Amino acid sequence: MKKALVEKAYRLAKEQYAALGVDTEKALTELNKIKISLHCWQTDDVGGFEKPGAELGGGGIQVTGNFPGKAKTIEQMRKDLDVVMALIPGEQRLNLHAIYGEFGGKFVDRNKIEVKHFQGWINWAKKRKIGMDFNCTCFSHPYAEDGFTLSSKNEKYRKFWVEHTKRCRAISAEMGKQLGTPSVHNIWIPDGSKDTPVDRNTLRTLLKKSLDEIFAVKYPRKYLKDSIESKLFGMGLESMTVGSHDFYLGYAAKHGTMITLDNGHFHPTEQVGDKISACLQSVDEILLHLTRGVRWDSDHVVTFNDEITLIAQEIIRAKVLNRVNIGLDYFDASLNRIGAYVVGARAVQIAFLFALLEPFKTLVKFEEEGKNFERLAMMELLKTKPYGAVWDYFCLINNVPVAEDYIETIQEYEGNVLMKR
Ligand code: RNT
Ligand code: ZN
Repeated sequence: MKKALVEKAYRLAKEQYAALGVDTEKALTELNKIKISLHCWQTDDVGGFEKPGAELGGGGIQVTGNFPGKAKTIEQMRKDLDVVMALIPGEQRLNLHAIYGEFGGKFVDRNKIEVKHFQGWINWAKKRKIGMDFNCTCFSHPYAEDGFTLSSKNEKYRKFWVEHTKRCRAISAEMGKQLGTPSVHNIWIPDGSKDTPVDRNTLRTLLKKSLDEIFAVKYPRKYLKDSIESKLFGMGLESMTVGSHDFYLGYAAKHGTMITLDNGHFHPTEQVGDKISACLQSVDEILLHLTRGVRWDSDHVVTFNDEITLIAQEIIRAKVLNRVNIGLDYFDASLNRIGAYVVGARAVQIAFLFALLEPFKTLVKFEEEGKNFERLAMMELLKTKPYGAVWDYFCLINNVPVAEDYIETIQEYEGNVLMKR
């Protein structure tokens, strides 16, 4: 897109927003501070590098589609990530799962992983001056096949997963230490049951016991921030999830961990945007897993929809950006994975920009004066304002392709690299 045109459109947009009392320059400065943690698993459908050709196995999550070009090696994945990061304005973070270590062609079981398997990634992040987040991988493993990990009644398995998660926290803390920015470690487990269980209580008691064992090891918060992720149900675990929202929110509030809100993990009529100010009364920080739920599935590519907009608005309105860690979580193998990655990350940024361009004070004033028509009218009006012109300008000043231009870059990468894999 022509630079002069982008600048001209921005000037007009700036004037229109100024008329509403909104400072677009300030919005752009704020937007630049928002970092998104990029979920590495979008590049290879949650396969990982434990063994060649590894694929996501069970555990209540599924990837569908067979679009060619998925990353099969760490080198390919890093190349893809560089392309993704070059197409997203601003600075981001990298979010790694434990199955993405550099295991040197040997099989290293999950209860044996160490910092050395991730040092290459840490160096990679150091070079790019970005922070890293981490996740234990409590799925796609023979010891998770019966559907239970940290809540397993099989003591051998439960201990195995506790050991794995402890090691993951140690690795995560080392990432935070070396990179000079706290690393968020997130725990999600697939434990649950397809049919109605009769002993929910023992399973939840076991999960609590495992978490207590895991968190008994303390790390400075400047290195590591712990988070726990709930889910309403998963594929094959329709009747009960051990780590439900009630379970984890209670645990987080009592033990001082963060809570992960994945917006694909609730009933479709529940809004994660509404949960932010609710949870932040009792927990210090939140980790978001931004995704797009479609009917019963939770992992479609994020788009700029009402759900994501409300999440961004609630964070900006409540001024809690410093207490919310933003991560993506989706995996779609039915379209160009790099393209999907960029579409989702940009959608999140656009939602934040939209939220930053809101005349909050005016709206609150209407609300406090009981002027509900005026509040509604203004919120509708904002949807017609030229935030797209501000977004294009943001891309321009950040030296990334503006508007539709990034589509072509991805098409070229698809032809030159992805299709040749
Ligand atoms: C699964 C959870 C979890 C995973 C990733 C791969 O439902 O959302 O966060 O998607 O850890
Ligand atoms: Zn998630």
